[in-house]
Amino acid sequence: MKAVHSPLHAVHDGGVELYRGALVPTFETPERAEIIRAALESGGYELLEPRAIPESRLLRVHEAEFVDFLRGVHARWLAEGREGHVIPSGFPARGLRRDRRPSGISGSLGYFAFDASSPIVAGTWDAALAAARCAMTAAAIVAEGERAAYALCRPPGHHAARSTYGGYCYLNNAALAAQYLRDEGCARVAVLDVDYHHGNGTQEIFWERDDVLFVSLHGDPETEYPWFMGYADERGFGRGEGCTLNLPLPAGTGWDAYGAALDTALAAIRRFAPAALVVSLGVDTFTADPISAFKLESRHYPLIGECIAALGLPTVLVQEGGYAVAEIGTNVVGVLGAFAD
Ligand code: FKS
Ligand code: ZN
Repeated sequence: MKAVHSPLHAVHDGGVELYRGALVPTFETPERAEIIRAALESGGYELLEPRAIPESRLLRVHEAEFVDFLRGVHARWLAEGREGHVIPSGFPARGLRRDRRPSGISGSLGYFAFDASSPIVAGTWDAALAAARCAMTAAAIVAEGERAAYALCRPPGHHAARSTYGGYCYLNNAALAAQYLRDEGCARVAVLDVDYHHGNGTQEIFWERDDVLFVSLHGDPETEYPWFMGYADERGFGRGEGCTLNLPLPAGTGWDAYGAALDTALAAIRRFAPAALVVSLGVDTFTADPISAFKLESRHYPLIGECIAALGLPTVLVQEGGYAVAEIGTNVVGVLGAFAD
């Protein structure tokens, strides 16, 4: 099985996030990708660099003004003589105007971001673009006839929406892969999001569409990030009504309840009868994950892979979260094993 990886991920590093009242180094580190890459190498996966897919493909999913902002914001921050970390500090919450984008940099940051956990450093744009290209390259490989391909994306993507970033995510890699498959001729595409956190960005992007099904298993947003989306009553809108399925699960969920919810998710995907599948593959459902509360063990990841592979669909697997760094490689490759040649 082909795995797409870019060394450019490493230039997105050194940021801090606001976590429980303190500025701490981000949980989302370059080390995560290096450990996954080492596990792929020892597992015999064929590692490829992403293709130079034109940036115009980003505009199939994201607003141009948002992409321009992400590309330029760090240089602008420096040009304006600012120091420290590029982190927003105010957001257009209820009662405030969100119909206009302030021209100043602080207002722009609050307009485009939805949290304070996603720092922008000098290399963020290059890494995010490389990650998007990894996902779209994996989609291209599958569109060309491979049964499956894996994109080792870093930074991750599923919290990034059409024109908002947050949750360590800047460009929505999984949505870009799904759109790429659509544009290459797949009539319907399903996105299965098994990251611990709800993929609010992917949900928003496809919310009103009936050609892309979004199904997510995640920690209940009553207590878990991103808190303001991911409830079971969110089912899509307009033509897209019924094309979003959220399966929130309580803290402490172990394999039995997780496997039952996964069966529900897979049944919905079978009913949708897509031509291809994109998996937002987070392994922060692992019991030792430092920021999550499910109780899956390493032996459960091959079972997840087998259940998904049994759909028999051309499949693009896109890396999302997972912060128990010691086991992240084993758990990711555990899922991928079911798709290996
Ligand atoms: C909780 C603070 C929340 C942000 C968590 C972001 C999770 C990111 C992720 C992704 F896949 F995108 F990487 N901090 N007290 O794992 O969903
Ligand atoms: Zn996550």
